[in-house]
Amino acid sequence: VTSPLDLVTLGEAMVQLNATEAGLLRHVRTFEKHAAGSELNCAIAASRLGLRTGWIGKLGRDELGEFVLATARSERVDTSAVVRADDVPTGLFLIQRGYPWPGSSSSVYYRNGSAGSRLRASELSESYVSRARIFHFSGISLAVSPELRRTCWSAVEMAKSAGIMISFDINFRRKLWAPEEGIAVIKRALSVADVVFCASDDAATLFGADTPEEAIEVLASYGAARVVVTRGAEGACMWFDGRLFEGQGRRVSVVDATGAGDALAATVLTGILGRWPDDKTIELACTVGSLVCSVAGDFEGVPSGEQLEALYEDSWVPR
Ligand code: KDG
Repeated sequence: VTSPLDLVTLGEAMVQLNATEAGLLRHVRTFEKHAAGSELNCAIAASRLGLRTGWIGKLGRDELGEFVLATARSERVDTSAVVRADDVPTGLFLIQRGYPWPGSSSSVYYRNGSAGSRLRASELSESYVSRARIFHFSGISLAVSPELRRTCWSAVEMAKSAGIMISFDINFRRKLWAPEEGIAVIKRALSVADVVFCASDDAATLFGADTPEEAIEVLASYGAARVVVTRGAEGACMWFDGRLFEGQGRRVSVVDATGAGDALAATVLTGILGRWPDDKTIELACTVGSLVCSVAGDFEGVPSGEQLEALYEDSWVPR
């Protein structure tokens, strides 16, 4: 008998080498090693917040693959559906920080032909996907390779036929595809999603939406019941049931904002399953997003459910 999961995510996980000093990468001498990748980040964040989560992806049978797998397991993410590749390596990316401005981060990918991009639809297990209450994926998985894109559609089919809620984060990455290339594919994903996440910048790039209200209107027109538009340091808003709920980011000194959106999405999904009030959900999602920005790595700043509740109640005990 297999135990149920609350959230299953699918995507490419990689090793992240995060610059320990600010500036152009050519001058950076030292890097910190982290595990990352949008959908793994989301599964880890939700796990910390108290959901039972699983991540589906393909890793190389190499040292970096062992590291990513061990990280997922140490964060209590179920990895029983993870596939290994013998012939291709685990992907890698570098993060340049604090350049050109304080708080700026940019990613440099070394992932062409990586194991994560090679996950095939035939390697998916329908019974695994249908163990979840929510299936989550992002535009990154749609952009990485035709193979991974087909695998996403296949997982969506499985989730649909099991009656599972589908969550989609547009996560538009210009370094992976152009807006003209992405838009039709992204629209297809929007039309099958129940919950949609989109950064306001991406809404402007892809749909010409200049305000969060415009973004919500266009995104909701594809059929999602719930739409979340994130606005960086300004927080995020969530549309549900004809109402708009706004959350404020917390003031933090930004070390690396990479991963904040994934943690925000994980918190919203945790709130949905936990039946939190919607205003609380979006507020806490913004809090968790802010906390991720305050430390290096994509999920290391995510608190436990208990710690988050203490922040919400203003009862955090420092000593
Ligand atoms: O959301 C964070 C991701 O951007 C990061 O973990 C790397 O998955 C990644 C990507 O493709 O950018």
